[in-house]
Amino acid sequence: MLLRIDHVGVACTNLEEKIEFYESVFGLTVVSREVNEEQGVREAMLHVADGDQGASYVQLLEPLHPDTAVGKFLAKRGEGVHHIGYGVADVTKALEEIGAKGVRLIDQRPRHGSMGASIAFLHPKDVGGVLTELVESSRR
Ligand code: MC0
Repeated sequence: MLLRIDHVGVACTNLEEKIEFYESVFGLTVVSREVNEEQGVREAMLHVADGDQGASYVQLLEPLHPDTAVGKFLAKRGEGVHHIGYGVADVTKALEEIGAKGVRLIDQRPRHGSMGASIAFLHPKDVGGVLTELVESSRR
């Protein structure tokens, strides 16, 4: 069901500083920047690699307000890995299959994600403490 790691989401307090860090230390390149009001984030995707099943990225996330998912995460835990996004072929079908196994779905239906993807989150408490995102890329 999971095709690849689409991205690792990293929560940060200053997006521009963190982009500069990933560019200068790892030589990564920003391929997309978006503000997602619904998710309460300003974010950048940095390309890591291409594979048979699609590309993988680091996603840097800065909260738009303290009272957002990433804002609350930063207040509680500080900067660091916020979630893992896995590529799937069909996010609606994957949600159905995963939900049937008793995992709590944060999103019952896909929402709009970075770079035109359809995304949905699974509750971290049912995935061993890992906020998990399913990503159906618009690029394949
Ligand atoms: C919260 N918890 C986490 C967590 N966030 N555990 C692991 N990883 C995370 N990122 C834990 C808390 O420590 C707490 O555990 C419990 O979950 C409840 O957290 P809370 O602080 O009380 O917050 P809630 O319950 O209001 O919300 C948590 C929840 C929320 C995961 C449901 O953040 C959510 O709906 N996230 C999905 C949307 C999201 O994250 N959007 C931003 C990225 P304890 O043990 O202390 O009770 S948007 C994105 O990434 C898009 C743009 C894209 O990829 O394209």
